[in-house]
Amino acid sequence: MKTNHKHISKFLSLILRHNPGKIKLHLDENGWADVSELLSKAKRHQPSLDMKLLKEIVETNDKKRFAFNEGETRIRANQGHSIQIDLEYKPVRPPEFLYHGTVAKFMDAIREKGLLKMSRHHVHLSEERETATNVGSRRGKPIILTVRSGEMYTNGIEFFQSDNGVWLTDTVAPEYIEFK
Ligand code: HQG
Repeated sequence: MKTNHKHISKFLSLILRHNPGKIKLHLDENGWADVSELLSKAKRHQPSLDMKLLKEIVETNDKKRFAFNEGETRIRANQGHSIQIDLEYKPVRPPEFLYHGTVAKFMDAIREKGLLKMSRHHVHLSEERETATNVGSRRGKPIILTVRSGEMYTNGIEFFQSDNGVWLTDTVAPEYIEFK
């Protein structure tokens, strides 16, 4: 991602996932913001942000973090919110195994309590080990945990998939994690 894009993408994540109040932006119950309202209210913080640049960021974002509605009049973050909104996910059957990237300092707690959603709405898991490695690397030397998602599903635990392919569930109890 271009540096300016990355900077604005971080700003959009903050506004659309965590703190719309920072620019007095209104999000509806499904997390959607009005595009023209966003552009005018973001102006003071991001003078270069116009519709053309916003479209470029939505299209080229490395993790497809944002999405427009069909008419491109509304925009929302695809996942990662800490504010209470309903993304209307449908439960789906996960693959047999999913991966989670973390770091050593969390391992004692994870062995004891399993994976918790912390400040997000769900625990985030990925289909590819490589993605989990990247996620863990944000915090240091990554440790990749294998989650027996197929077994969880068989036992009645729900999984969801976000528009950008992240697997989501409420909690992963320690008995479903392969600690090697
Ligand atoms: C850890 C980024 C202590 C967990 C990424 C993680 C991802 C525990 C941290 C997305 C724990 C939470 C999500 C427990 C889990 N005790 N620590 N019981 N259970 N943890 O950021 O999965 O750039 O909320 O291992 O690419 O790291 O935002 O979750 O280290 O897709 O789009 O607590 O965020 O995407 O951290 O990352 P996070 P995550 P975006």
